[in-house]
Amino acid sequence: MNSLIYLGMRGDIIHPGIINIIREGAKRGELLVGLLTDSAIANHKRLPYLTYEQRKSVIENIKGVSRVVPQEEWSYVSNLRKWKPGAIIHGDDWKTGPLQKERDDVFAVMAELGGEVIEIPYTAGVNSSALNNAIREVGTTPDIRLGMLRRLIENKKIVRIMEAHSGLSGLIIENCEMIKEDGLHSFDGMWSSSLTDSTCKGKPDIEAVDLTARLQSMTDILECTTKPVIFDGDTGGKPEHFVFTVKTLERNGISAVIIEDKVGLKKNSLFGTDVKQELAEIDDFCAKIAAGKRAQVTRDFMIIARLESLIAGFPVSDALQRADAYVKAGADGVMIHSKEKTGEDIKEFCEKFRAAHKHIPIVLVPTTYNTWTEKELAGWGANIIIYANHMLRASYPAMVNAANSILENERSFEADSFCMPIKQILELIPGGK
Ligand code: SPV
Ligand code: MG
Repeated sequence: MNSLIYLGMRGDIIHPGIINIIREGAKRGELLVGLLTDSAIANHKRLPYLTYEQRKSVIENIKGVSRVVPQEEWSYVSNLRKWKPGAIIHGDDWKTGPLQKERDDVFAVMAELGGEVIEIPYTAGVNSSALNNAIREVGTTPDIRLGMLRRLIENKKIVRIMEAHSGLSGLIIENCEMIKEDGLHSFDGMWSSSLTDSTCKGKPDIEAVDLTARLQSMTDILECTTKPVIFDGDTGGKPEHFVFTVKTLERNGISAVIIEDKVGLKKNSLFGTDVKQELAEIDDFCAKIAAGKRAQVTRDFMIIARLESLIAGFPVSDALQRADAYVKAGADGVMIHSKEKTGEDIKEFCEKFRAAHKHIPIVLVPTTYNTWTEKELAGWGANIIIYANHMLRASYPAMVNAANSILENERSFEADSFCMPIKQILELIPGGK
């Protein structure tokens, strides 16, 4: 048997279980670590806190590791075929749970290569979800959070963003997870919506809530979450104002701002056709984008241009012409909006824009054309899907129900059946006891 031993790992959190498996592998031969790249991980698990290069520099300095090479896929198979190790080593915990298929594939390919699969007992007492929770408690830094969105776009087929309007809704987005056949599903980040933030404050969505007030709700969200934030910058105001907005958002670790090409009193885009929307002159909007790009301090912050042509009754060709100009002016991505239910106009835009711009991210907000799935929208060329108002829209009827039930029954007994139990709410936020 050749003495090359393969160990695949993410290497984001180093714990005694990992040190044990490295020791066991190194005892048996020359240990080759296949370090999963961000894109290998991103469609299956949470994106690592550390970049590939940071993780590599940690792992290659651990005693017993001979060499670190990238594993570009979630499956071990192509790397095993490439490196042809005499053995692969893995914890025996993969006999059950979501890695069973990967395990079967590894056995098959190692049989083909005439190698061995070494399974070592899982190190008791190490619980990776407890470690993950501990990392959440430590929190994040504005730098790490800000850079996360670009990493997600580069490494995920579709980046899933959910609206947050309070610390509590942010916490739900942070923690909501579902294991499906293809791995862990969760939200990748949060949308700070002008509609839901102003609604929470009892104001209409007409840029009546200034940046300072918007940032107050943002601070609550930032304090209890680690995921990246995309900020709804409305029209961005005047270029002179927008440069301050960009700097303020960056300083707070926000990853991106989206500004829309409307002028005059801004109205919410989803209002009926009787609400007239006036579009900005292309040159003026380009100047605003360019001013924002010049003002930004970090490399990673993104300014995304939102096209309101379809909302204002203009054809897809108008949106495409504007999109070209905005990209030339420096926009890091485009968001196209529509209130058509079919989504056909959006599909046409995406396909034509994608043909002309291979790598500029497309953001969609499928509030009205919501029968299309994320996979289908990704097939049109979309990179980011924003669910723009669902946390707030879900909470309002629930609150009205409770209020009505108490009025109706003149006591709260009946409302208990659809309210969260007191014990659960007391335990929801750690540190209360
Ligand atoms: C928001 O969420 O405030 C948006 C998206 O701008 S929309 O309400 O659809 O215009
Ligand atoms: Mg808005």
